[in-house]
This record gives sequence, structure tokens and C-alpha cells, in this order.
Amino acid sequence: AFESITQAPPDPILGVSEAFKADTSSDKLNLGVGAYRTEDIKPYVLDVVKKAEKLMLENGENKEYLPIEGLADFNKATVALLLGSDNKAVKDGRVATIQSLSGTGSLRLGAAFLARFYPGRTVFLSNPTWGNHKNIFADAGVEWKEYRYFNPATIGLDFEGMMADIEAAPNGSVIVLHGCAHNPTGIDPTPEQWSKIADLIEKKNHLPFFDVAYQGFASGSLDEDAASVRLFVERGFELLVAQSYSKNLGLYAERIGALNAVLPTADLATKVKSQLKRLARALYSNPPVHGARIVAYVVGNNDIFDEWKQEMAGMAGRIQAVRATLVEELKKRDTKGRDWSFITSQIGMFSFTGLKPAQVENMTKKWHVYMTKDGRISLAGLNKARAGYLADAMIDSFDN
Ligand code: PLP
Ligand code: TYF
Repeated sequence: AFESITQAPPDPILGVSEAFKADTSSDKLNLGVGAYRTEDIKPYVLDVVKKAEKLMLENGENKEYLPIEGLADFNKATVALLLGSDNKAVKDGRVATIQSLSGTGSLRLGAAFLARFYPGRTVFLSNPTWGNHKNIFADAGVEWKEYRYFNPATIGLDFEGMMADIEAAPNGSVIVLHGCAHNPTGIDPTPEQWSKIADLIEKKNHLPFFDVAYQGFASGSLDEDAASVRLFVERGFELLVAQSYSKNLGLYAERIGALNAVLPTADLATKVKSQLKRLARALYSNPPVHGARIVAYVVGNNDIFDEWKQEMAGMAGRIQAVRATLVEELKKRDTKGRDWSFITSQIGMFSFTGLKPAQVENMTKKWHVYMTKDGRISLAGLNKARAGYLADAMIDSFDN
């Protein structure tokens, strides 16, 4: 039956980790995958996660199936974290929230919803974007195109290009926006730019679909990082938001996240939720409980919640410190006086270095520094002790 199947290519991001594992050099550095590491470059389980898990054991939580829409306490907590604890849309019952399989699964559920209930529309993705966005929408049978986002000349946002492409998109298109800490560029619109983007999306009757994978990780503050989404909700938009707890709670493998649909009326929110449940039932029946309980325990316990905010600020702060050290080390070695400030102005886990594919190959082949081909490095995989080594590799690669 399957004789004609050909080999699929490796994933461009996860393939980098596989190549890193196979490298036997003691100099090697994995700056490919976006996963937080400690200053010793070790995986990190948050203290608040350990505390929540201890409480869960003590309380003898069972392993019964969750309802299709997920754990009620989690759904309440996740929408409050996103929109604020006394958000009017939530109080009015206008938000349909479904616990789903982390950011990826929530995006995929949203894509399935669009395919069924908003057919024939095109989804517009930023260029560049997180590579999996394209797979997710394509596999759901939703056509995608791109809008301009990055300007290589300024290593900044191509705001005019972005606005022109959103303007040129057919009325009623779906616009995917990274809520904060844009992956891979680390460049976000300013509050003033967000406001102009909202004006334009409103004028064009587009549907915003926010991807919030780094709430708390960009600025270190949950509220600040949700400002873009909150602006749109305050202005009365109908919209979708996918949330992930992979990065901000370090729950990568627990697959915990949510899809939120903000609707004009409570009646419509009830109907949309019923349809999302129907889609989820056929896709995976019901979501896993462990990560949902962790989030519910962390948010539901004031002391643990405060401690989480501190741990998040600690993670964001370590990455900011590493960025600063890397810039210092680059300046020490750079005889051409280049401007490295983009490394400290870009936010979140990543820096988009502008290294070309041949230079990336030099980084990996000669220096054993693993990164994605688009020139993205994950600062979460670096520490101060290795910043000088990375600077050597970058200067050598830029100069050759
Ligand atoms: N969206 C963006 C922009 C991401 O960078 C990621 C993870 O790197 C995700 C979504 C989804 O991750 P997960 O499925 O682990 O929540
Ligand atoms: O580094 C990134 O951009 C992500 C990381 O199931 C990732 O792609 C890895 C595995 C996964 C989801 C995200």
C-alpha cells in the first residue's frame, strides 16, 4: 500500500538538535531549539512546578479523563492570565476557551475551526515566522501567504511593508500575529505600531489570530507581554488566541496550552465552544491533565503565583544578561566597528543575526555552534562563560 512513499525531510529546527547530539566536540554549543537553559546550560524545572506537583501528590489527584474542553480551573486561569483577571469580555461570557495541546495543538485546533467555519479565507503569516505555522495551516487545508515583517537593512521591523501587505490582503483575511517576542526575529511592533495595525485590521475586517508562546518571557511581566492582545480585545475585535506554557512555565513536554475565541456575544461564544469541542473530540478526544493541574495550582495559590513571576523574571533577566555579555565580547573582537545593538534590542529567546546560510555553515562546521539556517540563535542556550567563544565564531563567520 505504501511502496511509493518517499523520505520526508528532517524538521529544520529539531533536526539541528539531532546534529548537535551527533557532534563529539567538547566546544559544541546548541543554539538551535528555543528551550530555556540555566547558566550551566542545563534544562530547568521551575521551583513552582515542583511545588505544584508536590501539592498534587499530597492531594491524591486522580487520572480520570478530563472533559473535552479541559480542566475548568485551568481554563479560568489561562484566560485570566491572558486578558487580565477582571476583563470585561470574560465577565460578559464572550470568550470561548478550550484547553489544548500546547501552542502547536491550539493553533492546529484554531486552523481546523477556520477550515470548517471560515472557508476560502487566506491566512497571512509574517515573513519570516516560526516554521511550523506553515505546516499547521497547510495540514488543516487552509491556504497561507506571507506579509512583510523583517527589514534586513535595518535589522528591524519593516512596518511600512507589513502595513502595505495587510492592506492589500482581501477583506476578511486571517492575520496571524505573534503576541510578543516574535519568533525568529525577536522584534515586536511598538505600542503605537500595534495601535495602527489594529486600525488597519479593523478597516479591512480581517480576523486576528494571535500566537502567544512567550507571555512573561519577553519583558518578564505577564501583563506587559499580553498588552497587544488586550488592546485588540478592548477595542472589541472578534479574534482567536493560541496560548502555550512550554516556555514561561518550562512545561515543554506536558503539552499544555489553550485556544481562546473572543466573540461579539455570549450566545455566539457558547456556540463556538460547542463546535471547538466537536473538533477536539475527533482530533484527540480530550487533553492531558498533568500540565493543566500545574498551571491551575500555580495560578490558584497566591504565594506560588508570586514566586512564578519572580522565576520568570529571573529567566528573562538571565537571557538579557547573556545578550549584554555577547555584545561586549563582540565589540572586543570586532575590528570593523559594526553595530551589535540589535542583539540587546531584540527580545525573547532569540536573536536574528543576519548570518547568511554559508556563514551559518561555517558556524557549525568550523566552530561546532548549532543554529537554524535562517541565522537565528537561541540565547537561552548560551551562558556568560561561552559568550566569548560564540563571539569568536560570529566574527570569523561574518568576516568570511
Ligand atoms: N508559536 C511559536 C511562535 C513558538 O515559537 C512556539 C514554540 O517554539 C510555539 C508556538 C509552540 O510551542 P508548543 O507547542 O511547545 O507550545
Ligand atoms: O525553537 C523553536 O522555534 C521551536 C521549539 O514540539 C519547539 O520550534 C520544539 C518542539 C516542539 C515545539 C516547539
